[in-house]
Amino acid sequence: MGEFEDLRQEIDELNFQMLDLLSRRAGIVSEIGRLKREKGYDEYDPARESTMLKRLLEKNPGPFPDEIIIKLFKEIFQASMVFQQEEKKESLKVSRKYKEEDTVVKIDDVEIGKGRPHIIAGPCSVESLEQLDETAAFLKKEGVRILRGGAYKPRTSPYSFQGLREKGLELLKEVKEKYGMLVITEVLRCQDVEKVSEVADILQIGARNMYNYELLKEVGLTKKPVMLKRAFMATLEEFLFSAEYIISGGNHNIILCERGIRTFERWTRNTLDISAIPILKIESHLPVIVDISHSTGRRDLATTMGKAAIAAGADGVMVEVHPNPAVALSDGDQQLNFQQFSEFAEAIKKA
Ligand code: PRE
Ligand code: MN
Repeated sequence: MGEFEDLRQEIDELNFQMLDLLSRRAGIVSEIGRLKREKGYDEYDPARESTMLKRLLEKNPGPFPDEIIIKLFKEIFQASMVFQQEEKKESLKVSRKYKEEDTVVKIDDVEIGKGRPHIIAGPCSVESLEQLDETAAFLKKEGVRILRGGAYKPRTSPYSFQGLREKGLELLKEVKEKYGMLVITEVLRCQDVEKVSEVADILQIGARNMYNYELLKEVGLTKKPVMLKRAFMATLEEFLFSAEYIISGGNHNIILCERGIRTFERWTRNTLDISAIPILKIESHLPVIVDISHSTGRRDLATTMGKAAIAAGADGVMVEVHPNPAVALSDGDQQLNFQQFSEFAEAIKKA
């Protein structure tokens, strides 16, 4: 082999030169990528690619035939585009690459995303003063700091209970003040953000509204903590882009909520995507809460799934609790009664 050692040295030298050129090229590609992001342009530019190929072929001195030159350069363009897309992902404000340390959402003395996992609990819907008061009194005694309760209910059927609406907000306010608890409740429309914010300590954006970009922008303009629920058909990338809508408006107080995705399985209401928890924690700095009730829709699975969520790294769990689930106006099958909640909380505290 000694006889072409010289030629191989020459190849090595050319490799280094090409490597150097490719790296310099990638530096420029990265700069173009940054400008494209600023303008909202797509990374892929087929017209630019064909122009470059045309110019290259005009100058092709051989011996490689045109097809080979096209193939080699297309590979470079492809790699450049993927590189730009990766950098775009990393430049998202919700990304862990953008901000390394965990975001802690702090409301009074409650810190979500730091220390022991939280339990958010309360009825699916606010139904009456008695129902809410009784539940809050019990949960307060159990050490729960954040009370949930829907005043506006986005229901699958327009004929199902739509919530007490303004009356529900009033009841939440009354009970929250009485027990000194924090309240999370859902906001469905842009025009209600202000009104709901007067009562809520955390605004919930429901799964059905994860793609409602105008609503996301609206809550992004406030400083109110927002819990964004993953839509049941959303990829994690889409989920994080929705969170980006909120953070890009200036609101960094975002909590992500995994609440199950729709699969072929019928023995659970949704399938709890446990792997979403560590993935979201790797990809993003935002805290992650798991909605135990809506993910499976089964109270008999609540404790097991709650423990699994904590084991997977969740910053907390949310669960529906009702004094008498059998007569609940919504989600009766999945709400826990007080006894069941006590057992659930006990298991979560030990997890
Ligand atoms: C580049 C990358 C991807 C595009 O599809 C076209 C060209 C390239 O590698 O040359 C650079 C670039 O982003 C651009 O010129 O728009
Ligand atoms: Mn519910």
